[in-house]
This record gives sequence, C-alpha cells and structure tokens, in this order.
Amino acid sequence: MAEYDVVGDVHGCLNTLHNLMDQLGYERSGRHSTGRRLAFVGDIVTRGAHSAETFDYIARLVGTGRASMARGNKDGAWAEGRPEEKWVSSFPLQLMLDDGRLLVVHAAIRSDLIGRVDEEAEHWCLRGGAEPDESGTEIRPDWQAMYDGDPFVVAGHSVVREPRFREAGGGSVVIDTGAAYGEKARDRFSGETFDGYLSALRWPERSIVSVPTHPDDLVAT
Ligand SMILES: [Mn+2]
Repeated sequence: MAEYDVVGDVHGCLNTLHNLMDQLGYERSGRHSTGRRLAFVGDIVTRGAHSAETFDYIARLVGTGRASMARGNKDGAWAEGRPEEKWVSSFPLQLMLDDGRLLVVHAAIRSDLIGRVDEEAEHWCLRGGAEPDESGTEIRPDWQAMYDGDPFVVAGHSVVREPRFREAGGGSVVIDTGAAYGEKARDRFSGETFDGYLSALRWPERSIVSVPTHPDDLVAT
C-alpha cells in the first residue's frame, strides 16, 4: 500500500505549505524519509499572497516526480494566456492513487463519472456540479452524501471549518480549511466564520495534519 499526504487548497500560501510539509516530515525538495508522497487537490494559486511562487514550487515538485496534483478551477483560470497554461491543462481532473483505492479530485465526484473525461465529469471535478438557483445563487450538491463509489475520495473547493469526513460509499473527506481567507474563512455548510488553516489527509491513516495560515501569506483586504 502506497502512503500519501493529500494537501488541501493552497491558494498561494507558500509559507503555510512549507510549515505543513515540516509537520508532515517532508524536505523542501519534496523528499520524505519513509517514501511518503505529496498530492494536491488543486487550486494552488489565487487569493493568497504568493501565487506565482507557489505555482513554481509545486510545479517543481510535480516535475521531479515528488508530488502529483489534480487540477482546480482556479489553476486553469490563473494560467490562461501564460506559458504555464498548456502544462496546467495536462493535470488530471481525477488523480487515482494507490491502485485505485484513493481518488483525489478538486471539487466533487459521482461514482458514474469516475474515469470519464466529458463535460459533465469536468463540471463535477472542477466545480462540484454547482448549478445556479432562480436567484442566481450557486447551489452545490452534497456530493459526499450521494457518493456510492469504491475509492476513498479526497476533495477541496468547498471551505469547511473542520475536514468533513463522510462514510457514504468508500468514504470521502473535504479538506479545504480556508487557508487563504485568514479570519474571514467561512464554512460552506454552516456559514460560520473561523480562522482559516491548511490541512492534509494522511493516507492510509485517514488522519488529518493542519497548520495555521502564515500571516505573510494573507493579502490585506
Ligand atoms: Mn476551487
């Protein structure tokens, strides 16, 4: 069984990511003494203070084979028109790890969409299958409650006060704990605000390691 640490939405918070990697036992090169590997749920850029540096850093980790990453909706938007665009579009929407036991997506998945690359699958993987209601407000389905696939799924995209584990299907967790929002982080489900932080899921342990957001990573608002 392969061992991974799956990191939530970094959103330009490079100092915070480095602190989290310290906690998890990674060197800056991405090397881990016991061979664990990093994976990212995407949305590594925008919101935080260090998008370009974070992008370059994670690109190096992925390029040297130390990490892998699922594509987030913000990554493609950020890279549009930049030299990085083609490379970002090569990131998978569904990152299957550990011989099919662990599936990393940015926003959401349905079991019938696993392995598909069509428009509907992309809409779910990147935007959680969100549709506007009559007032134009984006409604995201509770994909975790509906999930009935086999792999355990890790996703980001929806900010949650605590990593949100659900047991439906093979199980799932949402781990975007709002690092780049600082004290304005807001839980997608309860609406409560909290101090954002960055989290990783340890696999196969299914435990969480978190660090507070580094103040230098926040953009003054
Ligand atoms: Mn997102």
